[in-house]
Amino acid sequence: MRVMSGKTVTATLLLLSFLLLGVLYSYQNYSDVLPLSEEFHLEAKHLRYQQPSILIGRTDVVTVTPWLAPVVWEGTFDPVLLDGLYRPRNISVAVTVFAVGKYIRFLEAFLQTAEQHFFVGFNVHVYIFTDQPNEVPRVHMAPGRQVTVCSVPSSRRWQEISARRMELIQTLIEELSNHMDYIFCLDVDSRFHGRWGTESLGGLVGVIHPGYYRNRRNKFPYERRPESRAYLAPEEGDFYYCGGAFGGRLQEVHLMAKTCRQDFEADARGGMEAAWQEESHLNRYMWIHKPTKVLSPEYLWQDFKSREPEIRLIRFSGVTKNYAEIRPNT
Ligand code: UD2
Repeated sequence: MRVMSGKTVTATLLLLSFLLLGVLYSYQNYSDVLPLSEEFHLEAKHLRYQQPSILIGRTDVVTVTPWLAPVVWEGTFDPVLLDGLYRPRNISVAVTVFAVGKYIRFLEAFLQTAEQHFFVGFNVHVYIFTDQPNEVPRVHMAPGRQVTVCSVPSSRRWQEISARRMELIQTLIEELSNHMDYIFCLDVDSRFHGRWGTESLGGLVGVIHPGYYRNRRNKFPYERRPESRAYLAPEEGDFYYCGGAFGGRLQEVHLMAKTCRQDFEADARGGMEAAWQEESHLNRYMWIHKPTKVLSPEYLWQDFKSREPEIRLIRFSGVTKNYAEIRPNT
């Protein structure tokens, strides 16, 4: 056997190092092209749950969109299985809620009912944006769940409060810089009545508005003036989505909030305000960027509406309120 000289050993070591660097470099590039999606890494080791079927299930409602995103209804998912899949991943969910002016009165019930129904047993961080930080009620929260209060200025126009939400959500996500996994942005004048949990997780998550899902698309209250960046033509649009509840992965919601904010500001420079402020911009965004998961109106009902037969469970619902009394302007 020939013994390698010192020079040969050095050259071999150098060659090996280059090879290793090359492998690492191409792996990194490869994983850039094919980002690892955690949804693909959910493991069902030792989980016991009811046998699923592709023959028996709900037939009274549509459970998948034409672009093959699930539409979530009671009876379409197994909460035991889903929680079992997500629990080992120790996921964290951020929530934004705005309570400006008289809307602070809704906060206590919102927080209390969230403790009972929203991602129970998971890490939840609620970010409250308010002009009255001292009035934020103290609500007992389970371990792993917390609240942060963020000060925002008061406003004399409710439209402004509604419109600024996208900007503040964008900034918050930038500050969170991936410390949370998912985010949901919810209206404060609402209460939870039933489970809202892991079944709602997805890349970009839209909630179907309870008021319009029987309407034809040309009757949806989209922004109809072509000069607006929120414009949708009568033959465009899939569903009418709520501005009062939406969410998803941080990066996806960040892109949506940023786009809606930019479009809203461009409209404002042209002297326009979309029909339903950020809700109109969100609807345009979700027409172009299809949500990866759609939540049925169970996820945002309205207390004044009588329950429809397809709504087996109301999970979250807007309280009935006197707009003239609680809004800063009419
Ligand atoms: C609808 C939407 C809402 C928003 C609005 C139009 C649903 C079910 N609701 O709700 O999301 O798109 O139309 O812009 O999708 N707020 C305050 N202080 C105020 C006024 C508003 O904090 O003085 C916040 C609060 O978090 C409230 C939210 O803005 O929940 C929406 O305002 P709203 O409840 O007055 O609007 P609403 O019920 O017509």
